[in-house]
Amino acid sequence: MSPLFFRRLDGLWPPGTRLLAAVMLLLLTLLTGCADTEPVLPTVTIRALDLRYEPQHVTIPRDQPVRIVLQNDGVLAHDISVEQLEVQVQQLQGEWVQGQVYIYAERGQRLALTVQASTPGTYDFVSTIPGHEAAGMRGTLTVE
Ligand SMILES: [Cu+2]
Repeated sequence: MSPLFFRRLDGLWPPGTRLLAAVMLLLLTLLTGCADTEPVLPTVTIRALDLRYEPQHVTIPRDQPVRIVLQNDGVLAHDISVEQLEVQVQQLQGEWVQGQVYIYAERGQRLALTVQASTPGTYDFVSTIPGHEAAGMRGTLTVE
């Protein structure tokens, strides 16, 4: 905050105004700061095609929030399910619940799920839509 700013207020405004102005500026700075420092999470993007995933093998770090994105570039609807892995899943409101990695995307949709995994290992993922896994929609997710 520049000395010039305070000098001008001293001359023109009643006592107390300077403190109020300083508090308001601080609040503005904090609000702006929040927007600037929003964390960018590690992200893995898996494309769903007819009828395969790309890439077929992905790796995520353990014990930290990670975004898993399913981008459906196919014509059909696709999903991805990691059935053998228990994770924490972040809800829209921000709280975490125990759950599994599952995303369903219509054609052209790109959907993200924020999860945190704590059990290292390599887990199969598949499309649960009838016929898709058999046709090749499977891969692995490694937690390390
Ligand atoms: Cu599919």
